[in-house]
Amino acid sequence: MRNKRNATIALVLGTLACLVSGWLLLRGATSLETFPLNTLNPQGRKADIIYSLVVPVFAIAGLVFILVEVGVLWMAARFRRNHDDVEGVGEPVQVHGNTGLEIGWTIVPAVILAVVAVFNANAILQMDDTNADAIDVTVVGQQWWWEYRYDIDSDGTVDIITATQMVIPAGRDVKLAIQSRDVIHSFWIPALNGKMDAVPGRTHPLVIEAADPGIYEGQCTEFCGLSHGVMRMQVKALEPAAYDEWVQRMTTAPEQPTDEKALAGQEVFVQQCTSCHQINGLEPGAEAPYLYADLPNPNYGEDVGSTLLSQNAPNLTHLMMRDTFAGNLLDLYQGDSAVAVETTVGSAEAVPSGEPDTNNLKKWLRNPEDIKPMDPENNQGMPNLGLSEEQIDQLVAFLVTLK
Ligand code: HEC
Ligand SMILES: [Cu+2]
Repeated sequence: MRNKRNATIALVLGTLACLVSGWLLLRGATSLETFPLNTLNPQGRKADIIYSLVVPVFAIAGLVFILVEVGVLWMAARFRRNHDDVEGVGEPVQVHGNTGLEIGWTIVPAVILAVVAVFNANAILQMDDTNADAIDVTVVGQQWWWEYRYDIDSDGTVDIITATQMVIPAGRDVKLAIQSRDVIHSFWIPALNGKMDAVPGRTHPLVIEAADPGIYEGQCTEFCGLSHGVMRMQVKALEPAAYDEWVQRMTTAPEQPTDEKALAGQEVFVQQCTSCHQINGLEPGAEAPYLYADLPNPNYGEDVGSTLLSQNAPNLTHLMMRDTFAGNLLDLYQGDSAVAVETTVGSAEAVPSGEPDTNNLKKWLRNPEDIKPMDPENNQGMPNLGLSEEQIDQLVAFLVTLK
């Protein structure tokens, strides 16, 4: 009696758990704000292909699941051992070795899998094709942030280099070439496509497209050490005209600051920061702005013939053109939220507006390891540089001009 009651309770609770999680999943599918990493909420061409594969396969698998479960329950009830049964007496007819059944349950699953394979192959073929106006972006994973390189004029050299937030034109395919500078990472913007590993020494292709302007969140999904859990990224999709404006800004050097504090900050920057970070147009110790050329960098292969490369750290030339920093952990602008997802048409801007969040920048400069676990002794992440409050003030005054 007791066992029976426990079994009933377990069954009811189990069913409830399934229903509640199913309901949460469906609810989640309708809101990117509450579930920004939901794969069941496709926002672009490629994610749609995956979604339209998931739905029929899930339906078929669900049907099989129900049939099998009902069969199991029916058999358990129907052929239950009776208390009065004596060994061997009243046993049901044994069907072991029934040829019809054996052939049947070999053929039926084979047919089901063959049908699913048609959907599968069709989806895989569709995942690779791109439209003629696709743009190219090289994605480089690094402990613990993402770098993006654009070759805007397709001449084989990098024209734009940025970090954390990838800006793309809405409605156009983006061909990603995914690489890693250290260990294996995995690039994943669930609303736009599936995951793709970033493996040192290899280049993996992935195509993404966002149907509408908006900000789409992502997360590194291959364990990559200390700060793996906060190695996040964003894709910001812009209207075509806004994207052109962004490209224009990103390929123009920010104006040299005139403010005294910012100039002092620039000087501190040249002394303290340029061993790792690059700002295009700055030469350590030089009077006039100058483009870093031929900066020796063991981390890049010969093939990257570019003057824009930094040393193992985000290029800061246009820092304030991103909305967030430090791997999407902190906001660069007040009132922004690193996890706020805007998917309404037209909400994403080419040039972030609003007041810079200088407190966040100061917090970062006081001690980056307070914000994000890193291991600078082993060349992973940014060290505490022991800056004075005055230096920090000056540095921030300079950094906010980088737009
Ligand atoms: C030893 C190398 C090193 C030095 C020196 C260094 N940084 Fe960094 N910095 C890094 C690395 C690596 C990151 C990326 C950390 C992450 O997000 O995981 C970073 C991140 C940053 C970021 C956030 C950039 C972004 O887009 O996410 C800012 C701002 C920054 N550093 C400013 C400075 C300033 C200002 C100085 C000089 C006072 C400085 N850094 C010195 C290595 C360095
Ligand atoms: Cu990672």
